[in-house]
Amino acid sequence: PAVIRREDYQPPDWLVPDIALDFDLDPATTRVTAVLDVVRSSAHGRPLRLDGDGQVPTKVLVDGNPHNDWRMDGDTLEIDLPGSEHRIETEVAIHPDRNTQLMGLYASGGNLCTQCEAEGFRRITFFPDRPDVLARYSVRMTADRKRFPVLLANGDPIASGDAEDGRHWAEWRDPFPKPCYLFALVAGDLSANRATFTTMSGREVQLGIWVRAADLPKTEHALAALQTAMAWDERVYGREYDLDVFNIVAVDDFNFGAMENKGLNIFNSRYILADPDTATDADYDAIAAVVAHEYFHNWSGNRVTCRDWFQLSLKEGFTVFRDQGFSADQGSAAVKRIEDVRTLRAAQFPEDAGPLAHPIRPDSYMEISNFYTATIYNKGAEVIRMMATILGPDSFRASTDLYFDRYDGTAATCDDFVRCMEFGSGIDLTQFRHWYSQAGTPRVSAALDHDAGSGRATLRLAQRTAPTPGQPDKEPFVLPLKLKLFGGETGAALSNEQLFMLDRPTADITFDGVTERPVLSINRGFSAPVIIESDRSSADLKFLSAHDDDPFARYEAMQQLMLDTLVAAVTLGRADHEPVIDAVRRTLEDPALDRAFAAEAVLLPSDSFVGDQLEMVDPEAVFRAREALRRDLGKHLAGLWRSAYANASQAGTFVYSPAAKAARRMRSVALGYIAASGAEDAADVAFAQFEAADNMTDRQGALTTLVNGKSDKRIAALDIFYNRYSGDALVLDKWFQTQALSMRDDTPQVVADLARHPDFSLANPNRARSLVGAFGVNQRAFHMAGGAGYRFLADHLIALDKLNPQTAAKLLPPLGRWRRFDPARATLMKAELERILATPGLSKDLFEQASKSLE
Ligand code: BAL
Ligand code: ZN
Repeated sequence: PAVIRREDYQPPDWLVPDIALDFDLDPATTRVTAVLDVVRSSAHGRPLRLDGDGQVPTKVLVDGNPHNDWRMDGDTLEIDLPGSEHRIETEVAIHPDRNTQLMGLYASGGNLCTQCEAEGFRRITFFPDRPDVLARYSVRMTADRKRFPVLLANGDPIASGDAEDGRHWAEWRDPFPKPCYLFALVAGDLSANRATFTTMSGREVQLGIWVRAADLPKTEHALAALQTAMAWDERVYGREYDLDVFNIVAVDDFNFGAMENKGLNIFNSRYILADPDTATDADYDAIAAVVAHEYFHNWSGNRVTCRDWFQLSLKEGFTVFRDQGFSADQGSAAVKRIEDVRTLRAAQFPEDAGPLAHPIRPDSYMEISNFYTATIYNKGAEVIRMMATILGPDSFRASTDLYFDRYDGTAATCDDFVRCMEFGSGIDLTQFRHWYSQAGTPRVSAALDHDAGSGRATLRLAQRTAPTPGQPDKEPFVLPLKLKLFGGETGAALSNEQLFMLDRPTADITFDGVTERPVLSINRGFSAPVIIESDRSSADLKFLSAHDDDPFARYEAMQQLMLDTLVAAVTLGRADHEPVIDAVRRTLEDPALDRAFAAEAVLLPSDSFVGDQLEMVDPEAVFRAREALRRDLGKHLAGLWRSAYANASQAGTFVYSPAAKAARRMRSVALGYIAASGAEDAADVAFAQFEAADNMTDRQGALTTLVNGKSDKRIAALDIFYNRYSGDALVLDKWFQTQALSMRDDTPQVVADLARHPDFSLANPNRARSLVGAFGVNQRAFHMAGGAGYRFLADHLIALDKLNPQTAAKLLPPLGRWRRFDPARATLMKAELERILATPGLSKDLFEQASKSLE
C-alpha cells in the first residue's frame, strides 16, 4: 500500500462550495445522486479528481449535459474540465446491507446510518474526500415510510412530505461549510427523548436523543449530560451552539465510540443507554464524557476543522482535554486525573515504547484509521494540558478564544493552534513544538541531595527519551514539572509548589534554608506525561502517600511504592510487603480522605503496568507477585476491609451521586481484597452482593470477584447473569468481557469456548472487542506458555479483517509487543504476525499494523 506523507501536502486543486445530495434509500440498493458545484482553486490544468471506493458512476453530467468523457484511475473518478466553475452530477448505486466495514452508509438493527470519518464518504458518493474541502450540504432522502419513519441529516430540517408507493421524503440543510467526514444521515424506526437548551444569547435549541422506542427510558442520563455540557462549554470556553437542532442517534454496530457529525452525532449505543440495572458507574461517567466530547467537537473539530489527517490531534487531543476538564468538574477532579493517567499508562505509554510509536502529529501513514490512537487522543490531550499549565488559565482562555475566532470556518493545523497559544500569551513555544514531532515517553531522573550544614538542597534532573521507529535521536523536550519539598520528619512544607521548566538534558535546582531532611514531591498533578525515576526510599514514598497535599502526588507515591515492591518481588524473588501494607492501612484509616480517592489509592497497579517496568516481562512471575501482595494486604488488613465493606454497604437504593459512587467503588475494592485474603466466606459475601444488588456496579463488581476466584459459585452467577440479560447486547458484552479478563488459569480455554458461543459474533465491534480485545490485554491469560493465546488472536484478526478491517487492526497491538517477552514467546508472537501478513487479500489496515510490528 502507498505511504501518505505529511510533507507532500498540497492544497486542493478543486473546491466544492456547495453540494446537493439525493438519496433514494433502500438497504439492498440505495441510489445516490450528488450535484457538486466545483471551482478551480488556482491557475492549473489538472482534471477534477473525485474519490470513490469500489463504485463506478451510473451517470455523469457536466453543467447539466450527459458526459461520457470520464475515466477511472483506480477508485478515483477523473473528469477534464475546461472552465473554472462547473456543476458536476454523478449517480451511484450502493448496498448498505452488504457493508460490513461499517464505513459509509450501512444497516444496523434494521436502520440505516452513516460513518464517514476518516474516509467513509467516498463509499457513499464521488467527492474530494479530504478534510480541507469544505462544502455547504443540502440533503434529500426518500425512503419507505413504514420501515424508515424518521429521516435525519446534518443541519436543520427544511421540508418533508409523502412520495409514491408508501414512501416519504425529507430535506435538511446545513448552513455551515464542512468537510465530508462530518456528513451524516439516519433513516430508521426511532423515537426521541426531547428537550430544549437556551443558549447564552437566548436562542432555543431543540435537542433529541433517538433510540429504539423500548430504550427511551435509558436516555435520561445522556440527555442531562448534553445539557450540562452545552452550558459548560459556554461558561468555560465561551462556545455557543449554532444550529436550531442538535440530534444524537444511538446505533448498536459502530466502529468508534461516537461521531461528531455536524448537528447529528451518531453514537455507539454503549455511550448513550444507561439505567441502574444495566449500566455501571463507569458506564455513566463514560456516557457523560463521550456526549460532552462529541458536543465539544462542534467547535474543536467542526467549526475549526483539520487541514489534513496528520493534524488529527488538533481536534482530538484538544477535545479530549476539554472533555477531561468537563468530567473533572462533575465530581472528584483528583479521581478523574488518576483515571486519565491510568488510561494513558495502560494504552499510550506501551504504544510509545513499541513498534507503532508515532508523534501526536504523525509524519506518514498507510491507513489513517490506524491513527485513531491513544497517542493522538490521550497524549495529544496531555500536550494541550502542558500548554494550559505553562500559559496559566487566563492566557490559555485568551489563546483558545483567539484560535476559535481566527480559524472559524477553516481547516487548520496543529501549528496554527500553537501559534495562537504564543500570540495569546507572549510565550515562545518553539522548543515546546518537539512534542508534536517526536515520539516516545521521556524519562526524567530526579536525585535530591541535602547538605544539612548549609541548609541547601539540590535537585538534579536529567531527561532522556529512547529511540522510536525512524527517530534514533531526540531533542530535549520542554517538561513543565510541578515540584515541592516536604520535611521528612515534621511533614511541613519546606517550599511552595513551583513550576520548573526542564528544557535541557540536565538541570540542577537549589533550595536554600532547608534545615530538615527534605522529601521530594515531583510531577505533581502529573504536570508532564513522563516517567519519573527517582531514588526516593520506600519510607519517603510511604511518607508522601500519607502527607502530600497534592492528591495526585499522594496517589502516585503509593503507586510507586507498590510498583517498587512488585518489581523487587519479580526480579529478586522476594520483597518486603510491610511498607505497602502500612501505607494502605493509613489511607484506609484516614478519616479526612475522600472515599472516592481512597478507593483508587489502595488499588495495586495492573499486571501490565508492572510488566512495563521490567526489562523483560515474565507474566507468570508478575501475576504471582501481585497475587501475593494482594493476599497479604487482604489478610493483614482484614478488619479494615470488612469495615470499609460494611460502611460502604449502608447506602439505600441506587443514586448516581459522587458520594454514592464512592461508596460503591470502595465496596467493590474491599470485596476484592476480602476475596484475595482467602477468607472462607468470600465467595458467599460476593454471591450475596451479586444477588441483592439493585444496580449494575455492585452486580458486576461481585461477578468480577467471583469470576476471578475458585468457587463454583461463579458458574451459578454467570448463568444467572446470562439468563437475566440475554436480550441486552450491551450487558452481554460485560458477560463476555468479565470472563476474558479473568485471572484464572483456565481463561484461555474459557475464551476459546466463548468464541463458539451462539451469542458471539465478530460482526458487531462491541462484541468482538468484549472478547477478543479484552483477552488481548489480559497479560497473564494472553501470554500463557505455548502460544495458544497468540494463535487465538491471529485467527480472529484474520477472520475479522474480512468483515471489518478497521476494527481488526485496532486489536493487533498486543501481538506487536514481542520484543518485551522472552525468546520463546517472542518467536511464537512473530510467527503469528507473519501468518497474518501471509494471508491473501489482507486489508491495508491490518497490513500496516502487522508489518510495522515486525520491523
Ligand atoms: N472523531 C471520531 C470520534 C471522536 O473522536 O469523537
Ligand atoms: Zn473526538
